[in-house]
Amino acid sequence: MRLSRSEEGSGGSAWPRVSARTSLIHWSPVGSHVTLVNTAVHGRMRQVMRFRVVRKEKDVSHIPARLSRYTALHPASAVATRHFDFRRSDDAWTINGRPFSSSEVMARPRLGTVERWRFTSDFHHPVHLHLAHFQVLSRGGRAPEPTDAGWKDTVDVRPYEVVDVLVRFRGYRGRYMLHCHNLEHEDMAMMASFQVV
Ligand SMILES: [Cu+2]
Repeated sequence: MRLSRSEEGSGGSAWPRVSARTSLIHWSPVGSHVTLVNTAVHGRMRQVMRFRVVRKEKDVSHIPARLSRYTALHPASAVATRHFDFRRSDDAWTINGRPFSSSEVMARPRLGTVERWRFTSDFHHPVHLHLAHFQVLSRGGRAPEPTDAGWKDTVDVRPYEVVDVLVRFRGYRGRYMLHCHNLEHEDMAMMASFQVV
């Protein structure tokens, strides 16, 4: 993503890659337009969002020194290991080679346990679990990145990356979904059921 700014009535001028918050609050004079651009695509999908700066405001927000506290799960607490491969096969987007089927259950973890789940992919997929939150254990065989810290319900799996997570199943038994959170991919069957028993 990139932001570009134009003064009222003038053409756009490219900006360097900066955070939206910083640019919008501190850099944009009243009367300017700030456009969020998806640099990965061309055509109409390139223009994501436009902000019209109409007045000055004070920024009274602040980021706390500590965002949250959590207890790290230990890999030895995992009672099972499962592998989910996100891949395009023939004309479908699949998990473990299977497009979504409402009659299939891909995993049956037990309520109250922790499992180690490995996600692999040949493409970029934000992998999302329903019900069960997880912690990222490793990424590409190395320690997780700072953005992987804490409890997650979605993890970014990049092309040919191996991401290991520790998933905690608590709360309720029943059937839940795991899927790629890219709308086109989930719509094209990159989804599976798991049953907490
Ligand atoms: Cu995807």
